[in-house]
Amino acid sequence: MGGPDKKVIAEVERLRREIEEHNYRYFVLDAPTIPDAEYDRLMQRLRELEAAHPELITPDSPTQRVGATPAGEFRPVRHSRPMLSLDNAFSEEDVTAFGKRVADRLRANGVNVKEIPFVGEPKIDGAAVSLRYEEGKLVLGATRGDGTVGEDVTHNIRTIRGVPLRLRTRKPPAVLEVRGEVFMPKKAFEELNRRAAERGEKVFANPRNAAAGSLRQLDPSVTARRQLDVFFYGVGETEGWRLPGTQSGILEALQELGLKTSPDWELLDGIQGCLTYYDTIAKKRPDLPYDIDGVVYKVNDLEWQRVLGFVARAPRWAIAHKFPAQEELTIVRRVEFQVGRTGALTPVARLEPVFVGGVTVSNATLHNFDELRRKDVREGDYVIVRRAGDVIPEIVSVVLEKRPPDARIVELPTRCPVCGSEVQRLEGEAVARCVGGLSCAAQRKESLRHFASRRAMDIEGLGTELIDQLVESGLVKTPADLYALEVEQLQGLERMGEKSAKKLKDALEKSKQTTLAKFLYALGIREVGEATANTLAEHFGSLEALMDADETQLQEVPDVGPVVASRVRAFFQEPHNRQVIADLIARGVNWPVPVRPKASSHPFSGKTFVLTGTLSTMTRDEAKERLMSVGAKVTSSVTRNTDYVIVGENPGSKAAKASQLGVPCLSEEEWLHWMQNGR
Ligand code: 5U1
Repeated sequence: MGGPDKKVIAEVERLRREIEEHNYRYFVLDAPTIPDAEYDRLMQRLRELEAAHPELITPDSPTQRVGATPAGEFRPVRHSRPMLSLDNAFSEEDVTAFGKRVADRLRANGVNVKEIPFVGEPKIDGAAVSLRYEEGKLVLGATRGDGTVGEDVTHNIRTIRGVPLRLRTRKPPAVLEVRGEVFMPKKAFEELNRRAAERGEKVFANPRNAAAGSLRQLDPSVTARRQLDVFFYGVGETEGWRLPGTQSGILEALQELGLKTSPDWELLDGIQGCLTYYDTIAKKRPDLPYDIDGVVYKVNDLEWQRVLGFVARAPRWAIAHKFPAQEELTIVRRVEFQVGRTGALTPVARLEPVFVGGVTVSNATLHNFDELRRKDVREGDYVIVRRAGDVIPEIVSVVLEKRPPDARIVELPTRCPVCGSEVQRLEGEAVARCVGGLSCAAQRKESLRHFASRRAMDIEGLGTELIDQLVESGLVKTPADLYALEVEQLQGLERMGEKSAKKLKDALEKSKQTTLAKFLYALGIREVGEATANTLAEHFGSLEALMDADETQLQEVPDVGPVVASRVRAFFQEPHNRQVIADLIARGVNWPVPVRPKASSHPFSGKTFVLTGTLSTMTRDEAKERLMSVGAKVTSSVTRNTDYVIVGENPGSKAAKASQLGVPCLSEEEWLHWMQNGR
């Protein structure tokens, strides 16, 4: 038996280099040169070749980012060179004093210059890491720990797409250790917390904690979903690498090797240059997609750095110039409960107004009742509030030493603060809800807001204040009432002239033409987000079929488990909901009937499939159900009778068998594309 021929080996290597180069352009330079689809094709070809020749798979292949879960705890790692910390400067005076110390010490050592060149870098608010490359391959990723001993988080570091698994050079150094900061972009952080709060899970206090927590996940597939990113700013141990003579040279060399550096570093002229840089970055800060808590100045010349040396664990040649705190101390006046669309009660702290992160904050969210209890926030407490970027202000912690004796414990209300209905908290659920449903004005308002939102019915101009007025005046009780509004009625509302009333009426008219998926999403059925609304629409094709489906039929839909199925069924069984839907349709809401191939005419109908490897968008059972829904058969082993093998991540021997027998392999993406659009 011969192994793969030279041509295959060469193609695999060529694909890997090509993919790595595109990764570099995309993640490091932020300047991709090929469309995503082309990149996906390269990855797919590599996956196919590796599936057919598993002996060619190496840990540094771009297909091998998410590996197995390591056994047990994180292994301690002693850093070969300590990971230093930085002294802080909080004012111009502190920075000037730093500049003077540096100049005096250099002068005492015979270095006489007028303006010392510094490098300025944004100080990323993330988790410090050290990565070790041996012969160009990533062999270790460790957290900072106490600076001497950290934890081995290699399996998680590998999942960060901006981290190269191989250095971008044909002559790699024997050893190169690089230091940097792993961070979670603001958007990813907000999304992660939004989902955690929805499930009643613990939320992260800030992106820094989220990044650190994500690095300490045992399961690397969890970390892979967290969208972490990284900037490198220094080196530790090196062997066989020509160390540049300056910090700016190091940053350039790292970037050239594929190790992403901040795009905002600058070479600065003396302390005045540093202070100007601080102002520039402070202005940029709100628009940066990640959190920074200051800037770092470093003497550029490495020989001068050596001369300056260290005090304890901090270098004398660098300092962090911190931005004013985004955390401040204030007092909780009271805690109120807001009622959301599904009746969920969210505790909101009303605060003694405090200036933090550039704005005055007087409210902070506590996410859910468990979070309030966990943090033990009481009315009258001194608390630390944090505001970062556009993130909703929140209470980080209570300052217990300052708790007044009359601080009041907050109880979950037994009655809805808006409509007076009972508040229920089901066994095992973190979220307490008002059971008033649409008889509760708060739920009605929130449901209408959701109904009108851009990704639902997209009713332009129907904003929060207008909805409040429409509900409070009794003009609108259900979404269907919106479509019965007359221009004259609208004109009677505050801040509504004839022109804006007509405009709103036009927007309502326009929104009537929608899609089934958007309509389903707009109904606000619990547990039915956009993705589920899409699959339900795709699976059933018509509203009638969906409304008639029982729980068993609903569970035949990919991604629909027992909870979603029971919510959907309950929603459509409720007479009030059926009436609202009928009214909406009677008032002209409509959508095109999808032209869908019948199961028997689908190109996969009657074909035999085998699944191998892990799919990224669904479980194997779900994939099986989807195939069966178009009339395909799914078997467990590859034979000459198999028509297609669907290959996920880390495929088993079935992919190799398919290649041996000449059975075509499909990537998950290709398969899904063909499912929807046909071949
Ligand atoms: N950008 C940047 N962050 N940061 C953190 N540079 C930088 N340098 C550091 C640290 C702790 O330490 C070196 C000066 C040793």
